Amino acid sequence: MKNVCFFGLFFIAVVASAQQRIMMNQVGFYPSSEKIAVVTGVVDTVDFYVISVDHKDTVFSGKPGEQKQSNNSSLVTRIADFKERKKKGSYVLAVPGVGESYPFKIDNNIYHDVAAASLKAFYFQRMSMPIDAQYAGKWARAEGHPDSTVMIHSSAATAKKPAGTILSSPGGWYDAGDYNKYIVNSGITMGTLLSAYEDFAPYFEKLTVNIPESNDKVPDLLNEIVYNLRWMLTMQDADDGGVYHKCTNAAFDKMIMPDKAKEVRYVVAKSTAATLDFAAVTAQAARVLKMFPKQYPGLGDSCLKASVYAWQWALQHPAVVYAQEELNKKFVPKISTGAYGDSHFEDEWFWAASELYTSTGDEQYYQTVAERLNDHMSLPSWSHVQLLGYYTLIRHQKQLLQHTAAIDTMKASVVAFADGYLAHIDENAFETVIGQSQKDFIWGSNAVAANQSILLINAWLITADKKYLSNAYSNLDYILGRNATGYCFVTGFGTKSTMYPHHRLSIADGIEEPIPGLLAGGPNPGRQDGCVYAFTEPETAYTDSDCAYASNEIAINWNAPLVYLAAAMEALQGKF
Ligand code: G3I
Ligand code: 9MR
Repeated sequence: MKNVCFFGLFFIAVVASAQQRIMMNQVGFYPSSEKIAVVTGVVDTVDFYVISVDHKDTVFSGKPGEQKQSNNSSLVTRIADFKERKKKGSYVLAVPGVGESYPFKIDNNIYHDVAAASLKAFYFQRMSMPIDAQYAGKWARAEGHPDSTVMIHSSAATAKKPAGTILSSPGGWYDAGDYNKYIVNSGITMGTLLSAYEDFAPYFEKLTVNIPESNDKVPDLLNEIVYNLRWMLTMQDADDGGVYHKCTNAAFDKMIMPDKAKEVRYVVAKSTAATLDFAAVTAQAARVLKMFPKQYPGLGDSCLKASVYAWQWALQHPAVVYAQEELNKKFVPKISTGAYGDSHFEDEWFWAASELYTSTGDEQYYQTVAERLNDHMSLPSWSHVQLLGYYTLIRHQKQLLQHTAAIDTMKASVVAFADGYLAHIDENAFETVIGQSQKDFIWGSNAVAANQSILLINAWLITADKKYLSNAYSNLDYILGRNATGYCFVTGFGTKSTMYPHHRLSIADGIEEPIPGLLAGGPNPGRQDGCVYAFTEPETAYTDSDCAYASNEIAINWNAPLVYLAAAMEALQGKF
């Protein structure tokens, strides 16, 4: 279909004045993939059009689906499905009487830049080293937080290391918009990134993102992982194997650049969750790094030793909760930074045991796996890590010959759990996997979306049924704009994109654009930050303001599943 260019001119006029009502992925689509835009509000029009971005050609027309009432807000929607447009190019989607979408592309490798930027974002989060212009461009900055003189907090004091003892705990990534580092949250982050490597190694072997180590013949994903791993290793007390919960200020820093932040740093109380998460990460890292003996001589072995030592501490201290309020009643100074307090350890036991069993083949760890197999399955988050253990055991089933039948059962459980996420997509007004339940919209809801996709990708790895991939893809669409807010939640991508995340590095640097590749937390009707939100319903409760840390912070445990998801889609393009 050609030559309907008057439509284009008409729509431009409309879009300039009206609020954007067409919610869709603002980056683009693969030629063969699903292609859906969601038109919000009442639509009387009979047809929608896909038009070349120069408005010269109308290349596709279709009819929007039936109107749906959203279960997560007062929005009504109609779906514009243009999957059949497969030809590469740059387009807009137009709906007469409604307006025109932001531009998007259809092309191969369409998420390469998202995958690369979301990984590179970890480099920008590095502490204890300057971030140089040759890697960081205009976001270059001075070193922050050397963490070479960190104090033992009174909650972590022992006879050998009394309060005030000085340790060195340099390196690692800033957790989020704040400048602290937390073992529990590093746990799931590292587990997710290491799993991305294990599941898609050939893809990551080719992905370079211009970091200082890019020429060292190690994939940049692993270079980045090792930067944080070396910090994690400093958090284990060599006297007993226990792991400090976090390395932190007593209170959050102001919105300042990191080289200006000079508060005293502490390592705070050891905890069972931190120690088991550490055991899991170091066991997984051990088997991955052993594949690079020349580049990392001895590091894999050291990791495994550290893992076993941590496991042994946990056996002796099976239920040490990090309860910040309680600790603050007993110890000084009071600590008010992120708590990551988790009081249920069944899943941490399962995950650590799974990683240790996979890396050592030692049956004592499998016993813990077997004892915890029937525990409740839930989507990975910093406080729910059991599924990471399932993923690992399933991934390595061929080497774990003693337990083939049990792992077959685990596979069936993971697939059944994934199927639960496919059951009500049609009832969701955005037809994405996320949003079938209002409970999806919590602090860090965009990571809920990404972790749902990772579950579905694992179901695909098990079954090779491509329905899991196309549905996993729907949540990447969601993150990139097919959502009730109309935002593309990855900084530096899309037209209407997160600009003011609660991220000290991006806010305090005086540069208009935020550091690219960061995933904002996403809609969270809890709005625990108390800021002003123009929209407050579950799927719309997002505000692009740095005040709004409950919906607009960034965090390493949210970026990691984005790396996994974008990379998996790139690695598997053409298969769905
Ligand atoms: O577990 C309940 C769930 O049962 C309930 O349905 C749901 C309803 O809102 O709440 C759930 O608890 C929430 C919990 O996260 C688990 O998702 C809490 O309300 C919520 O307050 C809590 O938020 C955490 C937040 O810290 C406050 O502690 C976020 O998960 C966590 O990502 C965030 O992490 C912060 C660090 O503390 C500091 N650094 C930045 C980082 C990111 O914001
Ligand atoms: O900046 C902090 C952010 O990283 C945390 O996620 C959030 C919740 O713990 O707290 C932020 O810090 C705020 C503090 O809790 C209250 N005073 C305002 C701080 C933000 O500037």
